[in-house]
Amino acid sequence: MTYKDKERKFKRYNITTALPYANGPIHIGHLAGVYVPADIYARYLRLMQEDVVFIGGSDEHGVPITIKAKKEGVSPQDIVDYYHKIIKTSFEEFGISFDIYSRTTSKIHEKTASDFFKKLYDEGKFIEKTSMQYYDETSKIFLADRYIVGTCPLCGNDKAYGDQCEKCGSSLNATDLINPHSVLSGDKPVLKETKHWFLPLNNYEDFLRKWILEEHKDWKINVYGQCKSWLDQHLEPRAVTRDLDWGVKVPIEGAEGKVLYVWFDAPIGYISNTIELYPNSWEKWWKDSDTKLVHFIGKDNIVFHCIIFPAMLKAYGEFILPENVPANEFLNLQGDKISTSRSWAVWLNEYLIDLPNKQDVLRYVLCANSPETKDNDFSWKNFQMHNNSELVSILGNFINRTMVLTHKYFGGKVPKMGKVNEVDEITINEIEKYPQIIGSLIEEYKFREALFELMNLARLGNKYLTEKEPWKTYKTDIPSTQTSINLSLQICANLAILMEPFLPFSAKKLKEMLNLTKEIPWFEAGRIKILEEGHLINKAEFLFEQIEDSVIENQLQKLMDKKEENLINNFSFPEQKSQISYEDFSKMDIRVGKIIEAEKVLKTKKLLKLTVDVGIDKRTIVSGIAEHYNPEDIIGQEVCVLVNLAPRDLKGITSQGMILMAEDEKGNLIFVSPKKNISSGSTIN
Ligand code: B3M
Ligand code: ZN
Repeated sequence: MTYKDKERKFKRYNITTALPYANGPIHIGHLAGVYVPADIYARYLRLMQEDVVFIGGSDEHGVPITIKAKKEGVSPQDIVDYYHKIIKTSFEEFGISFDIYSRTTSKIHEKTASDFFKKLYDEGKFIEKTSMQYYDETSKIFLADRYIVGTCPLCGNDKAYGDQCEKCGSSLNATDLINPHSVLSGDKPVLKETKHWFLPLNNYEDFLRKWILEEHKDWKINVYGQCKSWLDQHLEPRAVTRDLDWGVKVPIEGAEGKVLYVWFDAPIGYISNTIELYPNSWEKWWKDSDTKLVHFIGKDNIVFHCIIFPAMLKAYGEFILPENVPANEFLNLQGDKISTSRSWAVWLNEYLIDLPNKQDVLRYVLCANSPETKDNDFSWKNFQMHNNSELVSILGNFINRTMVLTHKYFGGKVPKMGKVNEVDEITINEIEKYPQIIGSLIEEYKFREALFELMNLARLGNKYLTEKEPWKTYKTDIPSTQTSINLSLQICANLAILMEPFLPFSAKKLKEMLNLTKEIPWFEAGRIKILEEGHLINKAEFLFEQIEDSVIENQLQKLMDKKEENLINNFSFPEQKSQISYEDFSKMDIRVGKIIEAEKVLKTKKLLKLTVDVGIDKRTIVSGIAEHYNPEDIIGQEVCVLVNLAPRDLKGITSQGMILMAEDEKGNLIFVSPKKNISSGSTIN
């Protein structure tokens, strides 16, 4: 039985990908987490001549988009129109081969989502609940959580949101906030009654528990584990409507001013996109049990795709459920979390400006570092290593050597198979295994391992050429040389087929170089007769090129510059503290001092232990300036010292006072010292 004949449980494959919010460009974290794995899977299945639909689209509702629109003084539609185009173009440029990339502001989606809601409503699947919500009387609008800012009751952060404090990470209810105020008007909001519709997830808990925990033990451990912990905490009814004016209008009486919750409407976007693509035959992709539905997402979307959306589909009836949700973890950048707000990212549209025609290099590196079971990191040094020592030195080098030798010894024509020895036999047997080895790993969503096995085929080619040494045998043993060049060319042809899901641009270029014009299915790889004897190949070119240190240094510098620029742009000096009396101020005893000794505090990054002459005595003061000053550089530095601060124990050192430092918008710490030399102990009033 060939790999093609393997038993297939499903007749078609419906592959969906998380719909990115259309409020910013796509970065490498998106590609690594969702879109490259999904594209590998879709391309592979197409090469296996399976029936595939590959769905993408922009998620264009939700509060972040309205906040961005407000901040930029444009409409939410302007924001999504702008970024939908950029995102769609980026996916096309990186070869993410969607069958459709649509959007949730489309008319088809609006109808599909509101009809979906209406059916559940008419069948009494929702519960109606009124609750007290913050309302901004000036802006005449109910406030979504992100529109309410106040002081976190747990850590005192005065910029906590209604749903979360980003400083201490606590999830909050808006009513927990101290001194809440509206982001829109700045006024204190009032609590006002409002009605919403809830999906009673608790009613689907038993079904979800059985469907996931019993029937899908095959799901990735990170997905299965998150679902289990959600189910073990028991499910609560979840609001599926919001008091917002941006979104899919709630299609019932008494719901004026309300829209569907973005996480209710967005997953329905997968269905509406399929309807848009196949208006007359979409249902087989969503309702036939012989369709395999797979959702590709990041880990922050697991609950929506494994708990909430399946509950919605179950409540509706008729729909199939996902066979798998192979969610990836997160990709970090240079050891730090990728962050749109902090501009700590590598944006796809910018990557191509700096590294034109190197889409496959990025696809390769992101797949090789894919965060399949745990968070992983992208570094530019690692990017350079993968390119130079794998793509160039192993894959590109083997292909180039084979083609050059073919032109040199056989005029660019595939020689007939000559004498076959043991090394040839072993190699032929190895080649035959690769479609199944790589294909099985892809079908198990193990894309990193699949890519590594693809590279093993190129390693096999290099090993074969080195053992056969056609550049030596050519003079003495033509039959052996014919075999080694023929077989090496067959390995190149196999690589052209098997690399296509991972490196589509390079696969296309290699096929052109090999003059391989016909589409060869995956299961016809593994053979050694892909290129017929006498077949004329085209000119040998380099598939990949070295990436120099200067390119990497430029990217690193770019990142640092953006980080600093962002620090400045987003920096706002802290608001003035609450008022104090003169009496309060007069209690502070601030003196001029001089640093006479300085050393790092062991096992800390930030602390220096200083000996400071403050005139009235010499004392030890611990100061958090180690990341800003070297100890040896600040001996003799005049400083201002708060000398009557209560002593504190810091890392086992008693610190008696505080050195006053000025902090600028870049976070630099600058000594505050008198303009002219003045004796230590002088008082500052
Ligand atoms: N818009 C993407 C995110 O959470 C979210 C996915 C929707 S998939 C239906 O970043
Ligand atoms: Zn907090």
